[in-house]
Amino acid sequence: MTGPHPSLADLDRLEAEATSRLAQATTTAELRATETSVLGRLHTTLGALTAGQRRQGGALLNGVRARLEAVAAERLATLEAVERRGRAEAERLDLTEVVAAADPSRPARGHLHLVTQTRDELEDTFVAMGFAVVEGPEAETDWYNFEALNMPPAHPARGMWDTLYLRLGAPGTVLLRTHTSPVQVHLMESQRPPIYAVMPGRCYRRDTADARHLPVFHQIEGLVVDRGITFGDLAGTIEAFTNAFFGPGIHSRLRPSYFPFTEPSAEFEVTCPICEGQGCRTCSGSGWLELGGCGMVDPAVFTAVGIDPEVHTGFAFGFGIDRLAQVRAGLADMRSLLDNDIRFLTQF
Ligand code: FA5
Repeated sequence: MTGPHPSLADLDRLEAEATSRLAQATTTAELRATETSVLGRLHTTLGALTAGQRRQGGALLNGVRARLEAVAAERLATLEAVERRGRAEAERLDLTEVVAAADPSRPARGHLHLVTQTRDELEDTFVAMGFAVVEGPEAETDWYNFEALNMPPAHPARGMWDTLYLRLGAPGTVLLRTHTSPVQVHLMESQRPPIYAVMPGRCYRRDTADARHLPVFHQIEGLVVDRGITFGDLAGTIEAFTNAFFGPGIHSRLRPSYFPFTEPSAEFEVTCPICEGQGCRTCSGSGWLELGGCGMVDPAVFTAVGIDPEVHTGFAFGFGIDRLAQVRAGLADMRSLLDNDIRFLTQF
């Protein structure tokens, strides 16, 4: 019997060495290169066998190859998982990171947008005055946005709030709400008086963006329905809110206006918080700034939602949150709220 061929005798050592090289590979690329190299050496060993050794040696080598391939496959799975995690970590977008980078004195996290901060403050002020906070849908039917608010089809007032219709249902019946007033209707349909609620949310109009308008903006609506509510309650509530929100030096005034869903209606204005009533560029020298509309709920609206206007009366108001944020922060152009310029956003 011929003794084992020298390279066959080395097989155990070769396998141990190859196993440890495979196990030590730290990247998938390194592992693949190592696998090619150790399997290559096995082939060389096989090629070096004499014809007599090949039968026995071949079987042995095949066993070694299968074990090495199994070791390589296991190591590959581990390394692939590690590399996947690394890639995910490297590609993760930390949207707050830039805040820390722009201003190292601030903690490394983002903060709420100026409009959201203003909305939160408004909610807090009204909650402290005893109001509940209610929300409604942004896609509305014609009934909620117009008809129940005393604007039947072809009513001229609809033109003031021309909007974006959605391809849903019959043409021209579903739209992006033009104001938060439709939430009044949802609320009165689902809840009997007494009602004391504010309704903040996003609104849409076909307005071209300019220094004081955005096509997508925010309003906060107010609704009070109870027995014996008068216009005096409306004026008093607006004044109490103005003092609470802007501070004691700022007052409100109501000027006659028209809205189809309130009667009588008014625009409400506040002392210009920039010049405190002295007259400046922001208030066009008048000392007053218009915030929104208000009035006594029109009996036709009560009838539309099944509330008896002989028993209950109420008032409603609605004003722009972006406009308020603009005034308080002294922004020349409302569009800067949407620019997403970090140098602007970090100031608030
Ligand atoms: C209304 O939308 C009425 N629903 C308000 C109302 C509610 C009246 C309840 C009576 C009772 P008006 O269209 O005037 O009214 O809008 C109210 C406020 O929303 C405006 O004063 C302004 O602050 C804000 N606003 C309106 N359009 C825009 C716009 N394109 N961009 C930013 N703010 C806007």
